[in-house]
Amino acid sequence: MKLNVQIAEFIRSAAKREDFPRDRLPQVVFAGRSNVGKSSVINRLLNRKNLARVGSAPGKTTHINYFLIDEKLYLVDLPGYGYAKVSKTERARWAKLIETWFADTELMTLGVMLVDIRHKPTVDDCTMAEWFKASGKPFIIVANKQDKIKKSELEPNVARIRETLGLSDETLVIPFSAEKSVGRQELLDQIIEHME
Ligand SMILES: Nc1nc2c(ncn2[C@@H]2O[C@H](COP(=O)(O)OP(=O)(O)OP(=O)(O)O)[C@@H](O)[C@H]2O)c(=O)[nH]1
Ligand SMILES: [Mg+2]
Repeated sequence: MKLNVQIAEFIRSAAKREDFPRDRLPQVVFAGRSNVGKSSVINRLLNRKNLARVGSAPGKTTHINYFLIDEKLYLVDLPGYGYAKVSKTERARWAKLIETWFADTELMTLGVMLVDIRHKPTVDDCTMAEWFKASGKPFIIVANKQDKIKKSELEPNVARIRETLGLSDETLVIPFSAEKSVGRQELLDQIIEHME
């Protein structure tokens, strides 16, 4: 499949089930902790500065944002989790929205889970990884902010991510930098491959 990432548009923000697009186009979903760089990775993939708004206030993305690429597939930006200053009510609302999305097993074609390559994945990250495993759909890990680590840290940090999330050997981990455009082509290739 050929994909022209230049042709990208924001479609809508979804806050409930009725808002999810159901036109049978593939949906690639981006999930991860607040501030891990979901919006930045989407912007980088599309080489757009600010299509997916990069939040200055973390934890503020409370809706599921849909971007249509080349009229062929959706990139789905899930609201981030794990932001400390979020109220209990907000947290519960988040969980319900995500649960509703994952329960709709027709929706996801490919999962992209973001983690911060600098840190050991959190308990919340592990929970998210379990959601992806349980989905039965393919998913890949993008280990973002690679520009923030030393070369020597790359391998051990990736190993720690694998081990903490309990990934099988088939699950790909792509070291990525939205800032420096590292891993962009590999992620794009993966997305295209899973659409075919
Ligand atoms: N150094 C570096 N900074 C990054 C990278 N990716 C994202 N950031 C920064 O991390 C911060 C958070 O990025 P966002 O893209 O808003 O993160 P998000 O996951 O969408 O956050 P929420 O929408 O709140 O869930 C911003 O200040 C980005 O500039 C990266 O690869 N390297
Ligand atoms: Mg965001």
